[in-house]
Amino acid sequence: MRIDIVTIFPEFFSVLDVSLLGKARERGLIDLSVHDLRDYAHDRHRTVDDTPYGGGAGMVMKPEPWGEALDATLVAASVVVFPSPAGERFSQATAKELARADHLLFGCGRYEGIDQRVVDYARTKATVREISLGDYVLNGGEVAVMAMIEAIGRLVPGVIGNPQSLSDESHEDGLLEYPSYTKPAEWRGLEVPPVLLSGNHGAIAAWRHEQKVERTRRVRPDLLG
Ligand code: 6GU
Repeated sequence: MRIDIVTIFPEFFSVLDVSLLGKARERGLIDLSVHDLRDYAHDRHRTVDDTPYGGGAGMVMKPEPWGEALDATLVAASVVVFPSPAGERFSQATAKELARADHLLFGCGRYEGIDQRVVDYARTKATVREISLGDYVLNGGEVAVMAMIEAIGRLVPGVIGNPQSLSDESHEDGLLEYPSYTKPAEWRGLEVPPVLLSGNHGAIAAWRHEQKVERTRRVRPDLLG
């Protein structure tokens, strides 16, 4: 999978060199490039924003640098993702869909957003998704894109060694994950649930399922519908 990121804060993405995704990049499974939007602004101050038409607080990102950045990175097969608190809600299902794309292009907006014509223009050239992480406001799309890339990247075939660990986790079957324990069997007076030490695989599976349902009911009743 190829991933391009356009941002005015390229340094945010240096953490993608480490951990699982860093390894996936080293192994050639994910080919990731970060582009500085200011490289596509040609005035002395490399201006990327301006005041909003119609008035109002804050600044809006200008279309011209974005147009050049898209021209340099976008192909017809691209899925262009604009992170925005006004977008559709990101979920495990979204991550799965995006993990199937050959090319993802993330356009990180700052300030009060990007001139809407940039999004409309991108739609004439490729598939475009405006995506939000949740119902709260971040200063810009960078941290949101980092979260999306982590969720998507680990679903790219080969990135995670044991694919079984993908099917056992929270949200995979609409339920939250069961609690996990490791040695020692007793720690500071707290015991591991005895069923996990029983060796009875049927009983363990039944207990884990019960825990998932109970936890989901308690913490996220909305998931039970
Ligand atoms: Cl994707 N962007 C911004 N700026 N704020 C957000 C968000 C995205 N998702 C939740 N809040």
